[in-house]
Amino acid sequence: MGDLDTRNNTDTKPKTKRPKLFKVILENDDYTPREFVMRVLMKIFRMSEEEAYHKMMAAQQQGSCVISIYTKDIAESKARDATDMGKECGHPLVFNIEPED
Ligand code: TYC
Repeated sequence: MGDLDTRNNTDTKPKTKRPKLFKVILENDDYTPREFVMRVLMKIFRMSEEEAYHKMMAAQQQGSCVISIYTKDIAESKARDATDMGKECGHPLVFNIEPED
């Protein structure tokens, strides 16, 4: 009495699936000032100045750099807000998203 019979529970499936994740990617360009890229990373992605500097330099040297990984809605909205922040100031700065493997 009181004991749960788990002998036939081997085929139970989890009820919730893990959400698909997306990378936000910072693309290098020849025109956006370095300091501006850092400002966007600090404001939208809540990075410290040091972290923002390293990510900005990685994008500059490698052509692009993964900034962070989020669920789809959050990745889309952060990439849009960050790209818009550049546009509003006349910079061609672009953030894209890609599915995480
Ligand atoms: N390459 C830009 C410059 O030399 C700076 C920059 C770095 C722009 C990273 C975008 O993702 C970027 N002014």
